Amino acid sequence: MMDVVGLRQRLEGHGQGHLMAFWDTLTKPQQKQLYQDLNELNLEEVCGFYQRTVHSLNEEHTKLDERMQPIPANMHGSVTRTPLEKITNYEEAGLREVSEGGVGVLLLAGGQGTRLGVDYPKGMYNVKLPSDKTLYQLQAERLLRLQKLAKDKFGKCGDIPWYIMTSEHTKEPTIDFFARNHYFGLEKENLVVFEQGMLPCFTFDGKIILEGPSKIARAPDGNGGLYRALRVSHGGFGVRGEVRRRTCWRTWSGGASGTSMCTVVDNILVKMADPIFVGYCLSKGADCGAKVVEKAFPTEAVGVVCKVDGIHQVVEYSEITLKTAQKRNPDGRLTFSAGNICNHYFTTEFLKKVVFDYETSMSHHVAKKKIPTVTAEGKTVKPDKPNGIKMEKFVFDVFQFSNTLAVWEVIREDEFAPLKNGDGAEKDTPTTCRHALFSLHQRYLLNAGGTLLDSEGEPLPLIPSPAAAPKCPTSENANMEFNNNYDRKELRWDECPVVVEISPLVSYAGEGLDKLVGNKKFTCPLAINEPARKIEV
Ligand code: UD2
Repeated sequence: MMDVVGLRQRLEGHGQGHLMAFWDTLTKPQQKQLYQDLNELNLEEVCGFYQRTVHSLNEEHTKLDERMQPIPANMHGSVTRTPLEKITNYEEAGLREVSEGGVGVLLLAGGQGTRLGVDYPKGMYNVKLPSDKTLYQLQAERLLRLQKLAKDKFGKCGDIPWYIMTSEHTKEPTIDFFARNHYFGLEKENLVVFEQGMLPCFTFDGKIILEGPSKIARAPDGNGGLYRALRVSHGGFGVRGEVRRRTCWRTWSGGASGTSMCTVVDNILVKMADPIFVGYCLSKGADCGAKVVEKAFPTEAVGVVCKVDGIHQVVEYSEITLKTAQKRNPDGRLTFSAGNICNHYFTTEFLKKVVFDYETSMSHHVAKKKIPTVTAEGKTVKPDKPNGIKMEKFVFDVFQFSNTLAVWEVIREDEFAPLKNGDGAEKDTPTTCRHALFSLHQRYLLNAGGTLLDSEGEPLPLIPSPAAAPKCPTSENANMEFNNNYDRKELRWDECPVVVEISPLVSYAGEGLDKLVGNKKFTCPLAINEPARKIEV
């Protein structure tokens, strides 16, 4: 039985009576759907979120310059400034942790992929590598290879549980995709797909937006929705009951150590559960870690990991003045150089505290958006300028709760090539991702003693990766030399004749290739691959 009068009263009590404006014109099934949606809405909570966040919309944002400090040098390691021997030690420690079943992966895959323009989960995207592997397949195979490396080294097989956070629209297609592809060789029980929350979108004056006569406009609650979803998904039980036999999740209900690696779905070069990063964070006794790349130039639009009033935080370029963005250390490097790539490390203990104690105190960020809205005539229209807000939590906002945050700086062209836009855009496209991967794999091949030849039988030069050369505004004098050098290279990545793809099942990060390619000559396209499997999208 629908208590329409009661519902109307509750809505009016929160200033949301307009949500029933079309009630009398709706069909019975539409009324039922709307009633259910509105009834499930925790009005107290969502209107509270709006109140808490909206004042920041109109606030005059003061710059953070005076309050910022860089991460102390002893907690800011870098792959380029660390002796190889130490890196090997970190890697061993990370592999040991994997072999003991102490590492899990949390994948943030609840984004809407609007910029890329696909209506299926981004992880199912195929950037057209010779193998036709999707992002999910590359990630799954990297996990498989890592498990094997850990087992070969320590004789124990510690599987890596993989927790994929989706949105309500992408959960079923994701589960279906993995099932159809036999989990790409992973154990089925090691994969847990869960759903993040959605929040209603609001107008600037606090009204929940109706997208259609019987539908409220809703959007995912941001990648920081991870922590709440870990607690409340799976019918309110969270994911802790899943994958019970794994160490890192045993600790969820009390126990020994364990770590979670959290990363984005859309970085084609992502080193899943990177053992070097795990080992580095373990060596620092960190409760939380951030993998970063060095900012390419002062005004590059990436957030930097730093401290504000002594508390760890990611600060956006827009929150500081140019002077601070350009500030340099005596060695010439940017003072605030730790560019966030959304790849994090948490001890299970820390994650548990966030999920059960701190999550509710994290604020939402407000994004002004063009949100489809219903007209008085009941038609849905897409506005041409922002008409409302989406509220999102950010995954890195938990840095504020960390006592010991470690930053690990990696080489951008080795580890970071995001897929954000469709082809034709300036950056972060399927083409730039493809070439970033070819470039990395060319380097793996050269390092292992192989040679690539062109059609004339001449050795091919190393092709710069698009990931190595983010575009810099021409007014940015400090970086002119960098760009000029890039242009002077014999070949540009977008005219790249290099096509080299090495299956993650063969090598995780270049290891083990010398036996296969050492002192050998190859021509492109080159695929060092296991036999192809049928992929279904
Ligand atoms: C993210 C980082 C940014 C930088 C950049 C690197 C945040 C808030 N920003 O910005 O600092 O590191 O990545 O690429 O982390 N997602 C969800 N649920 C959501 C929204 C997003 O799971 O509600 C996922 C999304 O599927 C993707 C990741 O979070 O895997 C990053 O999302 P984005 O594309 O919205 O963030 P971006 O690239 O602007």
